[in-house]
Order: sequence, then structure tokens, then C-alpha cells
Amino acid sequence: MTRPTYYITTPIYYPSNRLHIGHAYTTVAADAVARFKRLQGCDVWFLTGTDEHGRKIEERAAQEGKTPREFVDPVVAGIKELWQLLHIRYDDFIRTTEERHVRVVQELFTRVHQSGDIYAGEYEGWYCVGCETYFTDTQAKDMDGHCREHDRPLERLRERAYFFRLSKYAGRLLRHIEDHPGFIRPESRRNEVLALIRGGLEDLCVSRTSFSWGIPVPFDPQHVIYVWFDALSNYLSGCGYLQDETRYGKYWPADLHLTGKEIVRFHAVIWPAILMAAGLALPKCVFGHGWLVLEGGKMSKTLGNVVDPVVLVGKYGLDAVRYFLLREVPFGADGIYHEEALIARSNADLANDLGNLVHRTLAMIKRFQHGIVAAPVRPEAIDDQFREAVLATPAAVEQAVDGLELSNALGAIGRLVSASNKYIDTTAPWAHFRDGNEGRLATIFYHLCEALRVVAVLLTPFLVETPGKIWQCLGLAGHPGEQGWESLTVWGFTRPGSRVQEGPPLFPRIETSRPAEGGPPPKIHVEPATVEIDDFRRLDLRIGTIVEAQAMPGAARLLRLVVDVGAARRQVVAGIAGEYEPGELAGRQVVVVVNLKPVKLRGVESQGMILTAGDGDRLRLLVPDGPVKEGSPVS
Ligand code: ME8
Repeated sequence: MTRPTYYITTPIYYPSNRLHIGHAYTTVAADAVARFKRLQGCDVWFLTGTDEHGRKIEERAAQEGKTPREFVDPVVAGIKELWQLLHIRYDDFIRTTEERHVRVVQELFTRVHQSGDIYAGEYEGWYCVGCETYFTDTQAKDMDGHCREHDRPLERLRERAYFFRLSKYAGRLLRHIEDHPGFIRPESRRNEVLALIRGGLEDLCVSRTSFSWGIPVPFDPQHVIYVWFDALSNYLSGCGYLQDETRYGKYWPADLHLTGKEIVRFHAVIWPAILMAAGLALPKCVFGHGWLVLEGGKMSKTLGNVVDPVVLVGKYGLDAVRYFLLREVPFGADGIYHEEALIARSNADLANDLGNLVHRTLAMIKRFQHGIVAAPVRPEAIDDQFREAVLATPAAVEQAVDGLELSNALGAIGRLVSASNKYIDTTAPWAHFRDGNEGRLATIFYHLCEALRVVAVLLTPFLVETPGKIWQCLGLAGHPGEQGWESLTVWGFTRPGSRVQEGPPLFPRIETSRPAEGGPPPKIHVEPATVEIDDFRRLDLRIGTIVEAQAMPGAARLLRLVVDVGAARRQVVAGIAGEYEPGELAGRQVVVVVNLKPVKLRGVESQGMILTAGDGDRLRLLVPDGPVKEGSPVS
């Protein structure tokens, strides 16, 4: 059976930038997705690389008294070292200065020229060397003649140039985007691109004569090819186009171009138009993620506020940094970077929840069962429920990664970790040890080892050191990364009789009271986790009117309410008995969460939740400030 293929790319990086935590963010995310797809059994091609041509590089090299080549070579070596440090498992690293890439760019340019979509003309406009982009008079006026991102004045340039007939493709691009809702993600970026195209597209200047560090136009070598035409083509040259037809046939079109939000327009407008002009298939998805910014704004070398990933990994360890990048900010949204938030995340999720779970499970198996995992005996309902939670987690993680909700994927694993800690608290193995109930102990620890096994395998796309450590502690052979997706769908993989090994704490708490080297002790400031608007919209909040209210015998704080929510009546159990008398509630309007999973409270089914606000002393119902029809949505 042939395995499904998955081709994923990152943007290729400018060697003129010092790579910071923002660049690491894109690449770690792509690495996590690539690893996840490998875990699922896909045949993955993960491409990254460097974008080495253009005037910016030519100028930087000249400033340092070097040729462009002398300038880029050591920087590219440094970038590769950074990816090694972060354990980025790419399948290929493409440099735009490589011969295999140059051939592809020249061939593509020639093809589009031959088809009539590249033509000779003259260009005059406002140019920013930092962006390697021309701006129209209106744009330049809006920018006050100055590029804020690169803090340099726009230059007036006039040159003979080749143009790409981008305007011709506006209609086809619009149709493609409308017919393929998953082509540009998330939705907000899709809407931005649609608006941009609907605003009209102008032909694009795709050659330069004002500098020479680039790929020459093959039939007019005084011109070099525009860096974005050159750079975007890496996605073809990096998967074998014109060199390895088998590889190219296998992986193209790419499944996912992962990019920062500011370069979505290059990937979702210019790139597909070039591909259309060359008669090649379009990538399946362009995903524009948000930025990691500092409180003062975007990180940039000009502002001197870049955060160095090498320093962070040295201080906190690779997995804490990878975890933070993937978990803290919903992928797609912007996030504010705080070192304190990294510390807080690592302490709460990794040291407290995961680290403790592993530690206490192993310590108890050692103390109560001489370090041996025994076969389970007659599982009870609580064990069955726990097993179901374990086996449901892989699908939840899969769904989140498929939607590129990487933070939610880790959240789903985190929920299993919490459920495991809760399982220990509820089943209280120490009490069974005291009572000499070996059967119960065997069952509980067997279930916990199975949960830890699943957690270890599910973490392999995201963290690189921790899963192997958990695996070793469980006394399992091999590595969790080699287990394959099927191992997550079966229960009973842990062999009774295996011996666990207690190691050093997985994640020692990062002490924040200790003064940091050369500076004051860091303040703990945790950014509240943000949610996407879609997360909020998943809650179905409705206006309801209370039609009945009764005390619940034996439950001092609870009232049983019947609420009219328009289409139906709901029975809701609410913890407001100390605050309201049943008699004063009938007829009051309230806000009800109507799509909450029903639960039983003191034997009474609660089919929703009523919203209240409390300050610790008093609890008040949240009410509309005038009558509203029952069932009206709250937004
Ligand atoms: O744009 N937060 O290269 P680049 C999140 N060569 N992402 C960030 C970031 C931040 N603070 N800072 C940078 C280029 N990035 C072109 C790409 S692709 C054919 C050519 C991301 O080195 C940025 O959004 O300036 C971009 O996706 C990537 O790093 C490379 O940036």
C-alpha cells in the first residue's frame, strides 16, 4: 500500500537577518506538523532553506568588505546550526544560490516569458531595499516616503524591466480562492487576500538592473530576476522539479506553505499566478501565522530587541522553549512574548502537571509494587472511563493538528495529563496499598502506564527530549517516535511484568526568586491565554426566562430551575441557593449556556448553565437590562 504523501514548507530565511525567536516560531511549528504527519504514517517532505539574493544582501556584504558569497556562507551555516539545536528534522535545505535552484528559476522565467505573460517595459516607482518591493505613488504618500519596518527612506527608481502579467490572473485567482475554502487559512487572511485581489491587481515588475546579485534573466543577462520570483520558486526546486521527476511527481503540489502573515500575499497571489502562467498545479494550502511580538512591538534588528533562541534554550532547555512556542499562542494569532510567560508555562504544564504525573506514578509503582507493572484485574467503571479518555485523546490531537490548531493539540494532551492526575487522586492507590488490595493496585497502575505511553507518543511531534525520557522510565523498548499511529489506537501495549525506572525529575521547576544572572529577579507575569473568536462562538448562549425554581433536598447551595429558552424548556441545576430564594426567581430573565454537555448533579440532570458574576462575597445573576425574547442569542 502506498503511503499518503505530505509536502510542507517554511519560508526561506534572509541571511541578512539575525534569526530570532520569531523565525524559530515558524520553523518549530512546521517541524511539529511534519513530525505529526510522519507519526501518522505519511511520507513527508519537509523543506526549509535560505533566500540569498537581492540588493539587501549585496549591500550588507559590501558594508562588511565581503563578496555576497563570502557574506552568506557563514550565516547560512549558522542558520543550519540553529535548526540543529532546535532539532528541526527537515528533509531538504535549499539555498537560492545553489545551481539546482538557479536552473529552475531560469526555466520558469523562460516558460512564462514564452507563454507571453512576461513582457519587457520600463518601471518607475518608489522602492524599499529592505522589503525588496516597489510602492505606488499613493502607497508611498501614505508611508510618508519612509519604510517604517526597515527605517529607511523610499528611493525613486526608474529602470528598464520585465513585467509579469499579474493583472490577467485576478479573475482566475478569485475563482480558485472561492472554490477552495482551504486554500488560504486562517479565514481572516483569506478575506484580506480576497479584498486585495478585488481591489485590482497591477502587473508586477520581475527583473532589476540596478544591482547584480541575483539570478540573471537567461535571455537578457543584464537583468537579474526579482527576488520574490526567485525565492518562491524554491518550493519547486526543493522538491525535485526539473531534476528528480519521481520526487517532484510524488510531492508536488505542496500540501502546506507555512508563512508569516506579512508574506501571505506573495504566497497566495503572486506565487499561484506564476504557477498558473507556467501551467503547474497550485499548492493546496497557504497558512499565514501571526507574529510573536514584544510589548514594544515587532522584534527587529533595527530596534535591537530580538530574543535569541540559542540563549533561551541554554537557559531553560529545548523542550521548554518548543513547548512555549507551540502552546502559548493560538496558531494564527499574534502573541506577546514574555520570558516570564515561558517560565510560568514550563512550571505549570511541564513541571507541575506532566513532571509530577510521571514522578508520582513511578514512585508509587516502586513503593507499592516493587517497580513492576502487573496485569490489570477486573477493571471498574472508573478505570473504563479513564481508558476511554486515553483512547479518545489521539483523535482530538489529530483533529487539532489537521486544523493547524497546534496549541489546542497540546491542550488535548494536557487534558489527558490532568485526567491522569485526577484518576490518581480519585482512585487513591495509597489506600489500596494500606488495605493490601493488590488487584486494585495492579489495575490502577496498569491504566496509568498505558496513559503515559500514549502521552509519550503523542508528544513526539512537539517535544524532542521528554517523550524518550518518559518511555525509558516506563521500561519500554525502542523510542516512542517509532511506534506509529496504530499503537495509539490499541489498549494493552504495556507488557505486564515490565519494570519501571525512576529517573531524575523530567522538568525541575524554574525558580524565579533566584536573581537572574546580572539582573533583577524576573517578575512572574502570565499573559492570559487568548482564544480565537471561533472558540467563543462555539458557546451557544441564549436568553431564557426562569419558569420554575425549587430547592434541592440535601444540597444546600443548589436550586433546580426550569428555564424557557425559546424552542424548549431546560432543567438547569444552579449553585445560587445561598443568594436567591426560589420564590423570587420565577419570571427572571437569565443568560443560559445551552450547548453544554448535560451532567448529573446530586442525581438531577442539568441541561445547561446559568451565567452569574461573583466577587467572592456575593453572587449575582447575569441578566439583560431589558426584556428580550426567549431563545435570543447572546453575542
Ligand atoms: O520573509 N514572529 O524571510 P524572513 C513570527 N525571505 N514570525 C516571524 C517573526 C516574528 N516576530 N519575525 C519573522 C522572508 N518571522 C523571505 C521569505 S519565502 C519564499 C521568502 C517569520 O527571514 C516571517 O513572518 O524575513 C517569515 O514568515 C519568516 O519568519 C521568514 O522571514
